[in-house]
Amino acid sequence: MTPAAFEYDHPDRDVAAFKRAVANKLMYAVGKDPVAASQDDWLHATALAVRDQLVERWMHTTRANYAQDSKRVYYLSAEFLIGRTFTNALLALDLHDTVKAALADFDIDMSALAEREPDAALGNGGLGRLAACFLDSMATLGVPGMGYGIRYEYGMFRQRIIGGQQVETPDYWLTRGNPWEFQRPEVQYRVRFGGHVEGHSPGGSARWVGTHDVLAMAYDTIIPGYGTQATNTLRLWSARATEEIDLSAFNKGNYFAAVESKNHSENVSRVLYPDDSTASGKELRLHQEYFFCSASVQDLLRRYLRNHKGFDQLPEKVSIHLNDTHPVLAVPELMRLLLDEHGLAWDQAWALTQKVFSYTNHTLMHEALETWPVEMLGRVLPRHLQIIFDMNARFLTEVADRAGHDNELMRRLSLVDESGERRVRMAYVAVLASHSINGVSALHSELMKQSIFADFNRIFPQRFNNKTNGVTPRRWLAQANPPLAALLDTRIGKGWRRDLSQLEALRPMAAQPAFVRAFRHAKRENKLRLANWVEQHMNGLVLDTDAMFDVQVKRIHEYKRQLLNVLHVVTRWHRILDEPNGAHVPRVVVFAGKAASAYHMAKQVIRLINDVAAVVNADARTNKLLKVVFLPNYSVSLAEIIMPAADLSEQISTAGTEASGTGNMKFALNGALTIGTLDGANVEMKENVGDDNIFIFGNTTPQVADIRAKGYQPRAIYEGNAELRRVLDAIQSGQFSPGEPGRYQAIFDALVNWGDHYLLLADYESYVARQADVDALYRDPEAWTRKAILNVAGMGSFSSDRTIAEYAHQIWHAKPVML
Ligand code: B1N
Repeated sequence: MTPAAFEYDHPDRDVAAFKRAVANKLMYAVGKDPVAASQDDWLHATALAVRDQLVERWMHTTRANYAQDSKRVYYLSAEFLIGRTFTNALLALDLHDTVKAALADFDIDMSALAEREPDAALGNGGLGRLAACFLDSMATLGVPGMGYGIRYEYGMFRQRIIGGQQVETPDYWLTRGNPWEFQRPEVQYRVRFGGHVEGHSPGGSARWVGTHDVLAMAYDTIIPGYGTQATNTLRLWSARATEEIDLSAFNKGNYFAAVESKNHSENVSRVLYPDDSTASGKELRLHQEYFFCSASVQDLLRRYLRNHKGFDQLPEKVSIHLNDTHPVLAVPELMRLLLDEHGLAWDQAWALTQKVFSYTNHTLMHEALETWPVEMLGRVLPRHLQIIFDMNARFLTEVADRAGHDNELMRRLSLVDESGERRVRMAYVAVLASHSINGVSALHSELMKQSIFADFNRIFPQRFNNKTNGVTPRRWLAQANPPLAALLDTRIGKGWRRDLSQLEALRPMAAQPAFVRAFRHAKRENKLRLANWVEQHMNGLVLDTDAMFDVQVKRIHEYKRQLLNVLHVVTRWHRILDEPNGAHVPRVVVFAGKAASAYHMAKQVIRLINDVAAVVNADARTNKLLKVVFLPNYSVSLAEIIMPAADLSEQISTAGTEASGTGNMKFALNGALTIGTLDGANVEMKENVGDDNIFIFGNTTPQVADIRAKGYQPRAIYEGNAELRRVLDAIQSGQFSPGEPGRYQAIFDALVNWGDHYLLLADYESYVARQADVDALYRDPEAWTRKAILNVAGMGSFSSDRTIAEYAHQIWHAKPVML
């Protein structure tokens, strides 16, 4: 233990000391007089005072890692979807009550202050949020790790809904400065682009010359562990021009051109590409990927060489993990540095590379698999293209030596797809260069071996493995759900925050009426909190908190089938209209999520949801029993309000398409029941919570394949099911878009006439039937709550701590730092 700056051990003294700390920060760091300070000034000052406490732990951990010469794990990711940091830091430091009391003495409401903090939205969805959960777990387990990524100036766009449609606005999250980051002007690397290569012979070194360069400057954020002194670092790179302004242009009096070229260089880290599960293919994206890979590899090699001679020990001291293919250029970059800058021979460099790298695949969807045109790679990164060609040549020679000259096999295994415009398959580069390749759920890892990597799995079967995703219980239970967290603390103790398997102890309590009542009470508080948010942010819209909150929040994508949910909503509306005196269970159907800005169909789905909501919510015959809401601008901080308030979690992707899902885990952990397909991690959730406590429906992965193979005919289903036909006809005929009756013709066609690629119609009947089972259970609140409790009890193994422990033992071979 290091001594703390203040001795936080006596509540009153703590509060007084913290008040002094905040007052000091306000005056000397923010430069404001308390009487003139705005709420944002107070937030900034408080954040800086809290950060001071983290710095102590940070230096202590850094010193220990250096002294112990720990093996370090470098987690390379184009996205880190952090969300807010303030509450998280208070939790890690156990400072919540102290800071609340200190601020109250200044007449400031801490929770109102906390809500002013902008999200760090440096990611799209599940992949980016997983990286953030992993950082939290690595620090908590004491795994010496570091996240490397890009300090985007503009994060995920803000979504507004205007006239029912998504409108994107830029997310400039740094307007008021970021109190959590440390700028490191002394840590800068030159990242080179373009130019040409001299003196290359296959497998040998070369000189890369004539480049135009950009500087990468480091910004560090402290990642605190929970219940430990251990901390880690998230290091994000920001682009700077190599020369402040281009002097030659300036001297010729062309001031504008000079500034423009500076801007051009700095564009590299300007904005996050808002595509989830699709590859962008834009040249700027390629620049971004190489930019952060090059800076990160240069930085980690410099750290390694500071206390090691030669590269023999590199694999014992360094693990580089590739979060999907976005950082794969780190592979040829490490090879380049070892060959061209450090003079290693190819075989030596390649052996090291394979021992250092590991790779996680996050999707099998064709449109998400990154490939770069050979022409573009050759222009932007000529030396890296050569290295990839050299890797390919050696690999294919080995294959031919082993398996004989099978041209078809070689064509399939090649790092270069020659079928049209020649393109480099980045996933294959990752597989070839890594000693471990994992998927993110049991099902996905199996499918990965059978589909996209089938040939590689036959050659390197021992490389492939599964690491089922998880979520951090600190943010997704302790912070997001104070009522349930408090209840758990009184009944099973506080240990679940560091050992989520302790939730198992709840199992017998599902049979205790007093506990069931308390659990329901906690859920009700969370539903009230969400209802308040809706009332405040959506023009006074009132939600009935006795109604079932039926929730689907995630990126809008055809494979996730928000449309199937809409089909059920309209079906429900019809049934209420047909039987006005029937015993209908009241529901509020909640949607939220962003559509990639160029994804037309996804945007149409958002519009349809809003159009259906407008009609259904205005219908006085039904609106006591059915409401539909689309919450704008879904984000991490909004998810923290939504997840705990859900009764029912919709996880309804076509079987075989959702690699894992992590929202599914957050909902169940917060006591929602799941209606879902046997897809991604839903399969393992079912095994853990029990078949009777989850509503599974729809075709399985093999059944989906079978239906497609036999020639799927959605029109036959449409024609054969009168209830479904009525729903689709209502949408097609403009019942929800009377001002523009043809608005949803394309949606109708996609489902009925153009093949229904994601099999919504094939799963409709089974989905609607399962929804009726959901209603039946909800009519018995005790029985419902018992199952909800058993869900929470069964979620222990979906902590990202479990996931990270598996990565650390089985892939990285990294040991916790001793403090
Ligand atoms: O990664 C998550 C999984 O839980 C989800 O099932 C999966 O869809 C998600 C290109 C992606 N896969 N691929 C992406 C994101 C951004 C991008 O530019 C692809 N995201 C996932 C965590 O494993």
